Order: sequence, then structure tokens, then C-alpha cells
Amino acid sequence: MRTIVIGSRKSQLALVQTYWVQAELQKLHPDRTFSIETMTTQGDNILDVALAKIGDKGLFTKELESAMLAGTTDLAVHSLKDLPTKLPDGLVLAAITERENPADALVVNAKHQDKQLETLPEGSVVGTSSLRRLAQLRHHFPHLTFKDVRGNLNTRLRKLDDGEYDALILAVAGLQRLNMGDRIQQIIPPEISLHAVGQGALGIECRSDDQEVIDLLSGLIHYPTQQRCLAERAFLRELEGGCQVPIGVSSQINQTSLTLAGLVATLDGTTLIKDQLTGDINQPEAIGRELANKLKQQGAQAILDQITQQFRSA
Ligand code: DPM
Repeated sequence: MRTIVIGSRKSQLALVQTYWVQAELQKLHPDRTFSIETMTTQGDNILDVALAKIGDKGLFTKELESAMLAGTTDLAVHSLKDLPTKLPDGLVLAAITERENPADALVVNAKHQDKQLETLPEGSVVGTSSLRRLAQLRHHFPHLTFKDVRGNLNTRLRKLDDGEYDALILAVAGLQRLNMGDRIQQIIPPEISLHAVGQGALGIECRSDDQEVIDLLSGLIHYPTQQRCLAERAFLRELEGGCQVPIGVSSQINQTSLTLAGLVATLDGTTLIKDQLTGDINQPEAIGRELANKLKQQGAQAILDQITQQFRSA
């Protein structure tokens, strides 16, 4: 039997996620061998430019995908939110794993130990490179100042603790996977900030003609998470957002129905267009598409057009 080769980025978070998938696969298939091949992606190399300005999709996934298409690796583990909604020909999203808390978290410098977003002093510097977080938090907390921050989690936390920032906004899931859940000061509720599409879940990609690997991965699928994330991804695909548009979501399942809430915002946070839609849990992509079109009619189309134009002329 062939060894199954798993491709992964080298960051600490990517490796933790890949080791977890490897261990789960080993439990499900004790007679098989799963090895790991690490590689650097474009996104890992471009640390000095704001993510939003690079504009390209698939910054953290392209090299992993090329390796699969070349046959050097057989599958790739991604933070689902970093995986573009359109996959290259020849690849499929074979499994979406059980989601952790998809919310964002506030992490603070020690001098703000008793503070929350609303009580941070006027002008506090909050680090984030996410336009989604920026737009929503600017809207709700105009007393705060926002500043770009790049680098992996440890780099960011060092800049925070060194005093370059008063606070950071980071995904709860990433902090928890790295055993840094104790740094979470406040879990930001959906009323304040909707999370990114796919946040908190892992997506596992493989070649579409590799039925053997597709079957091996099927045991990792968490159905409720998958249906929620398929709805969220269809919403984003229909908006053709990319990372330069502030787009947020939240989803929940109630027996056989799935409710998706979605938001499109202007970069300055003055306008937030938000709505929700409930449908059949078995038709997640239809819910996502319909909600996107609903928002477009309510003004999201104008925001998308305006942002596209700004980026063209920048
Ligand atoms: C994407 C965004 C960010 C990552 C944009 C967004 C955050 C960038 C930043 C698409 N990917 O969320 O609006 O805040 O500067 C990323 C993280 C995780 C996966 C880290 C984080 C871990 C959580 C997960 C970066 N990708 O969001 O704090 O697996 O969902």
C-alpha cells in the first residue's frame, strides 16, 4: 500500500493542525502510513505588506495545491478560511472537520488587564490586518485606533507585549489550538463582529480523481460544520469578495434547517449591510447564494463596485 503524503505549511499553527489530521487519519486507518511534507507558501514570505493590499487569493494555499497536482503530496490541510472558494481544476475539498469556536477574540497588553473593547482608553492601538474586523470594530468602537499587524501568532503577541499595540484581534480557534486560550480577554459576540467564512474549521483538499484518498478522508467530515461552511463559502463566492472586501458571516443549525447571517461593510465602517436567511440544511449553497443576492440588492453591490474601483486605481 502506498504511503499517503500530507502537505503542510511550516508555521506552528499549520503544523499543529496537520499533526492533528495525521493522528485522526492514523486512528481511523491503523494499517496505513501517513507522512508529512512541509513547504513555504507565498503568504509566508510576504510579511511586510498588508495582506489586504496583496489582494491575491490563495496566498497560503497555491504551493500546497501545486504539490498535489504534481503528485508530490496527496492531500493538504488548510485553515478553511484561507482556502479560496474556487479550487483549481483537479482538486476537491474532500473533508471539512468539526469547527471550534469561530469567533474572534480580544487579546490585551498586561496594562489593560481589566479592559474590554468598550472600556479600552480612547486612542488605544488595536492590531489587525483583517478588513472585516477593522470595518466592524470601527463601526462599534470609534474611540479606538487600528493598525496593521503581520507575522505569525507568536510575532504578533510579542509586538503586543512589547507595547507596540494595546490590543490585538485574533481568532479564538487559532489561540486555542496553540494552547494560548488563556490570553483571550473577551470573546467578541456576533452582534459586534461576524466571523470570517470558514473560520475555526479545517479544510482538507486532495486530487479529485484520487478516490482512495477521498475515501480515507471521509471519516473526518463533520456534517453540521460542513453544511454551515458550504453555505458560508457559497455566500462569499457569490459576492466574489476576496480578502479586500469586509465580509463576515455566522451560521447555525436547528434540526433540519440552516440559518446563515451575512454582512458586507465599507472599509471605514460607516455602512454595514447585514441580513440573514434560513433554508434546508441539505441545500447550503443555495442559502449562501440567495443571501448574497439579497445583500447585493440592499446596497452590497454598490460597496463591492466601489472597493473594486479603489483597488484598481491604487
Ligand atoms: C484570513 C484572515 C485572517 C487570516 C482575514 C479575516 C486574519 C488576518 C489578520 C482570511 N486569514 O479573518 O478577516 O487578522 O491579520 C488566519 C488565522 C487563522 C487562520 C489567524 C486569525 C486561525 C483561525 C482559523 C489568518 N487564518 O484569524 O487570527 O483557523 O480559523
